[in-house]
Amino acid sequence: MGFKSGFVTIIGRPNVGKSTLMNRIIGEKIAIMSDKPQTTRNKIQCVYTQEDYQIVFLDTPGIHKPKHKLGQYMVRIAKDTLREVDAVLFVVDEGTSIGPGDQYIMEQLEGIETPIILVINKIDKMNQEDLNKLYDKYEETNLFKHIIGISALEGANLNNLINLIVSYLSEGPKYFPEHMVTDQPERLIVAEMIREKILHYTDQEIPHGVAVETTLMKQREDKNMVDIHATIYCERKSHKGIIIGKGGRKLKGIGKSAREDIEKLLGSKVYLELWVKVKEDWRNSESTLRTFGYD
Ligand code: GDP
Ligand code: MG
Ligand code: K
Repeated sequence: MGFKSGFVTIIGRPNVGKSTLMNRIIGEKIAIMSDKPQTTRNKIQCVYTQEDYQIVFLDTPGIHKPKHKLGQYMVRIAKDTLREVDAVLFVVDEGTSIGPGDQYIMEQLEGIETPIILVINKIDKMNQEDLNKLYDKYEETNLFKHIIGISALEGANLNNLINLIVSYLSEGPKYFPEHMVTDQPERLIVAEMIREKILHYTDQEIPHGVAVETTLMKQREDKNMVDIHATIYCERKSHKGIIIGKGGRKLKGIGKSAREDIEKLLGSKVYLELWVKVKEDWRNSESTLRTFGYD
């Protein structure tokens, strides 16, 4: 048997642990982790390469009932990827029954011929009895080729999951060089890193209305420093005030911790400048969505 490769997509409700799982497998902080839902807006492709196989992961924004245009966009790209991949990982988390959100996603999965692996995540929070119950309920649906329980946070059962995924790969090329973990343009990753910091530094009412655009990314002539300019868009003037904070303190904190992550990503010193602008209702504007790369 020669080299195996293929594409896998990870779907599931917000906060079930998709990004944690991907980061755990890849071992680098590329996808964004947060307690707040829908952090991952861009389809980030991560690549996991071992001696005899390569798995290309597509991290899709959560499939959910769309409330506005951005939501519709996310559902569409999520559904498109389902048909194009070798296997779908449907991630759910702890509980004893199938909730309405998961039910909705399962309806979207009906009729799709790609093999679906159900991943019950967060087993570290469940007892065996509840896990068995949940397992049985999912098994009754006949929708899944396999059902596997894991803890993305603690790494439990991840090797079995990876072996399962590999069993669905076929002989194929090494699509990406092994040192490469993502094909996303660095600008998008940088913008996501800044957005993640905003989520950490502000309260619930702001995050969903925030978008970040990297407007400049340039290595200085002496090659010791990368200049990065980014604009943070928010929907309300009051939000702008909150993001900037008293005396600019909050924005400074956001900038500092984002810069540290970006420096690790790029392996270079970074000089980061941030601007905050108000753009009302950007989530419902088609042209604005295009500007942010959601077309
Ligand atoms: P996503 O929205 O599906 O990408 O979910 P995230 O990866 O951002 O995770 C959402 C939250 O669940 C975070 O607080 C994670 O730390 C937590 N989480 C993820 N996996 C596990 C797990 O296996 N066990 C526990 N206890 N928490 C987890
Ligand atoms: Mg995520
Ligand atoms: K999240």
